Amino acid sequence: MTTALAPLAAVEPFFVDGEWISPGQRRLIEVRDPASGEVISQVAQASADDVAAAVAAAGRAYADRRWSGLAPQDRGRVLYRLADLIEAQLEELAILETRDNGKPIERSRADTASAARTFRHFAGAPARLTGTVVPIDGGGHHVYTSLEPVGVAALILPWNFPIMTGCFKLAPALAAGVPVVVKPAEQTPLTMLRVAALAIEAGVPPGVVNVLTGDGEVGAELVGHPGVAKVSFTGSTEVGRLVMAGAAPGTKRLTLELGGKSPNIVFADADLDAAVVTAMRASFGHSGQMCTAGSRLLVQRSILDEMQQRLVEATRRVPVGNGLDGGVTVGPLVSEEQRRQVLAYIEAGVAEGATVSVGGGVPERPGYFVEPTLFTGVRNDMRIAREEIFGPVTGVIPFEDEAEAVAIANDTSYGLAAGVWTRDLSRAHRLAAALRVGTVWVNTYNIFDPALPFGGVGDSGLGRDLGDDALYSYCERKGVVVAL
Ligand code: TXE
Repeated sequence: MTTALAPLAAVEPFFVDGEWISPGQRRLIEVRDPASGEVISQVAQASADDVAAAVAAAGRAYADRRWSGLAPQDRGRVLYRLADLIEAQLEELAILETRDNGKPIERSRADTASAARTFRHFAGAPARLTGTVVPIDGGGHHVYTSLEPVGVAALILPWNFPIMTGCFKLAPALAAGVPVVVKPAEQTPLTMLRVAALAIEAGVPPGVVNVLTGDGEVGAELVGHPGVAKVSFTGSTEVGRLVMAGAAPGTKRLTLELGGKSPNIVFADADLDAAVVTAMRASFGHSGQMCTAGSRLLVQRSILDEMQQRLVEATRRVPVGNGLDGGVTVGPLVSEEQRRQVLAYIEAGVAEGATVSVGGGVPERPGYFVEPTLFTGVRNDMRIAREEIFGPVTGVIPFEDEAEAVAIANDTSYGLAAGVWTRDLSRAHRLAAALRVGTVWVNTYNIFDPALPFGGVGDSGLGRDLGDDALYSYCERKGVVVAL
């Protein structure tokens, strides 16, 4: 059905208006394998002229409706084909993702499968972008609404889930008929370049999907470009605020998926076996480099000793290694810089009086590893409980009762997600209502689906990826009033 993925070039070109652009004289950025530190490729730092060219190409595609003007079923057919192409390349894409990012290969396979499923979910969406008839005055006017593509969208991506977050944004944008300029993170640009090639192969017209490589300067240039109508950004809260400010002069539409400090709350009546196994995944999966990491582990005081003992044993058993080896939970962090930051947080936790019960150091091996680290004796006012660490570090915070659990959980500037472990159905629903977050998982954690909107409140962001909320965020609703 498709040719194999192109082998990795010494310098990867970027993609504008259906053309692969060689870096030429542009500054190069090294792309490293975090498991070894080895340089596996390089990409160009796109210039302001490149940003202008990509936005202009997407703008022409928007104006001549070469994509949005297709019949909904034809747009859907292309998105189904893109889902199939990604699935046909799943193993190669997953290996590339792990080499680029370091994450365990099973995680990369799951992320890539999720990317494909997201296109399949949104392939049915074009036909659902319907309007309404609005009765206003008993028949003097015919009034209706319609949904139109928002204009050119800039999709700015993080390094922790490169292909998955990329497709979480690209699929609803394409379903809504919106041309895009994608800017992957400078650490992990490789898989979205492959997705752009597959989009063309699937039948997305040239100019509709453009991918620029480079660092935050390219992102900032895109946010400020007058030809961009909407920005969808996933990354740090700090940069999210800069994006908001940069988008303000152009009154641009915004979706921001930012950081988190999610509570995972275990009550005494919970299935503790399941709670412990899942707490390991929630805390240490992808080395804790997840915006939804359950890095505040709230445990009811009546089971504190037992839970801490179980958590210590389980943390000691968390498998650490090269993501490509399989069976690994904690691979390397994405970069030396990220490891430096995580180790600084571990020092801060100790300085503030928390106890390192497991880990806290660096395993003896090449690559950017940090040991799975369990803190006990954590108070919610410590920095390790307030700031996003983005590493394999979690802290146990005790609570007395339901009211205190909610108070501690909500005592944060973030509000992305929360876990609740209890066998009491009423309590589960009371907590689900009381927690100020975008997603609550009850007796599970980190379940995502293309149909389920995902995003946060407070410092965790604005708007939603996935679901119909994401679809409509790439549309403008127009009202039409006809005097009869
Ligand atoms: O993110 P940045 P970084 C958190 C996590 C991590 C911290 C820093 O705590 O340790 O952020 O990571 C682009 N205008 N998360 O520095 O800088 C940048 O090139 C426009 C949580 O990597 O926010 C990249 O493509 N764009 C998060 C993207 O923004 C700019 C996932 C994200 O980079 C820009 C990632 C600017 N001024 C990090 N500056 C999550 N929600 O999961 C940078 N960029």
